Amino acid sequence: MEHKQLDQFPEDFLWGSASAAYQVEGAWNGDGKGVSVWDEFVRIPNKTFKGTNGNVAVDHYHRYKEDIALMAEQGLKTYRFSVAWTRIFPNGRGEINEAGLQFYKDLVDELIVHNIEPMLTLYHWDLPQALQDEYQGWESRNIIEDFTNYATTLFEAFRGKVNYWVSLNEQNIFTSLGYLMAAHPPGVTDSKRFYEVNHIANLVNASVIKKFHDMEMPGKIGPSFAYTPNYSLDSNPVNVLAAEDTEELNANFWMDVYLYGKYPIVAMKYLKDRGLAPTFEAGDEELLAAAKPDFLGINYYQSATDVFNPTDGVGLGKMNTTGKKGSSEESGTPGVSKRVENPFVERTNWDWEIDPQGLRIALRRITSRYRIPVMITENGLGEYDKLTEDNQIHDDYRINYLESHVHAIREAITDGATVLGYCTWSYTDLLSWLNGYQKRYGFVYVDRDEEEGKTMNRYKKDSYYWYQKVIAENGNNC
Ligand code: BGP
Repeated sequence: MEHKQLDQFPEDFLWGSASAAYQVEGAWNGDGKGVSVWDEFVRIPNKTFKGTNGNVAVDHYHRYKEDIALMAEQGLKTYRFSVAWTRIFPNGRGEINEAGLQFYKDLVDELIVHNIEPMLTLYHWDLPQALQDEYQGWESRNIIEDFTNYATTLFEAFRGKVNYWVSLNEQNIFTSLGYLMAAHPPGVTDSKRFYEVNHIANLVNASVIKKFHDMEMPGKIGPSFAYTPNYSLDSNPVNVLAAEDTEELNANFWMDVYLYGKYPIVAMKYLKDRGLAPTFEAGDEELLAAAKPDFLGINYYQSATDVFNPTDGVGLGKMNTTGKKGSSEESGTPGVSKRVENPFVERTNWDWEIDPQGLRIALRRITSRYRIPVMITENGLGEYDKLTEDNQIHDDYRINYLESHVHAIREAITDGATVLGYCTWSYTDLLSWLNGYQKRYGFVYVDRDEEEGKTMNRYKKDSYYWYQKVIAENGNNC
């Protein structure tokens, strides 16, 4: 629908930006930090672009004050970061590593001094390797107790200081890339294990949210879901059904559990018929039903367009991790759907479709189905950037991307969605898990590339100044 006039963004709207520990911090074994599954995984040949890793990343561990000063100058209202579990408990549990906890205490204090609301993600994929070795990490229910204990340590440490908490970042991505596509640790391809792991992750998520509320923590907590809304390629009913099935299996399958405490009916029947349904134990249903997030975090990058895919059709294909446009493979689920190019949108050099309307559609679907406030915890454009001789970065393509998405949020708010804030991905340039350092997302350019040894100097991109203005105007000219 078209509105004659758009609503204003709420006065307390949280204009922010995001990062994750492994992608920015570096100091991978500093101050008593333990080894995470990512520290190990990147050492396996051919897993990441040119073998890049986060050993040094963009050295945020040592430069966080400089980075926060840039945020403050820009006017950022919130900064979303994640805590590395292995800095707090090097082996996943046991004695607290005080030096590791101190880093986050200092970071949080520095943000607060600059009037920036800290938004803390408990888990952005860097599982302690010790827990992987001991009980296969997410495959064991032991992780429920260890994770809840780790989270409780942070709740106690930051009560009253951190008001926004993200439980799990993109459970749908770390489970599927870890257990279906073998693209993330632990590099497995096994549908049965995938659904079991995902169920245990649901229990972990529920357990920490329940704990947060039982402890009467001030503030709000919710998971961040990577939502890629599905469209049918055309009005052929076979393709419409394929898109609906994909929405059921790839989206409702997570969001219904978060918000209703139950798996969606069609998806569960599908899994049962194929012997893939997760194992329920006594108490699971009650735990899932007892945990209600205060908001739903959404990471939105793109939409997906689907057609029907017969049972002998294509399976999961490889992603484009090189930045060579058009190099991603066909991908689908036999008997369900196959992803095709949307003829109405542009694509990035990594073949991600650029679709701001998709964000509006996502926000509206969530609003209608769940009636829950949304925090946009990630949205951004990964592209090549060029540092000019006079240290400028003219990233008008990023400004266009972000501006059109901010406009889509404003339209969704006018449609009736409640949106609490908007975190761009990312603040500084950082390590893109599988794509190296050349795929850049930041407002702040970092002078480093695939090889170590450059200055790590920070330079403001044109998009930095653009966002500074957006924040000053509270988004009302977008
Ligand atoms: C999300 C992750 C982020 C970030 C982003 C961009 O899935 O939560 O950590 O990496 O996607 O993805 P990529 O780095 O693959 O381009």
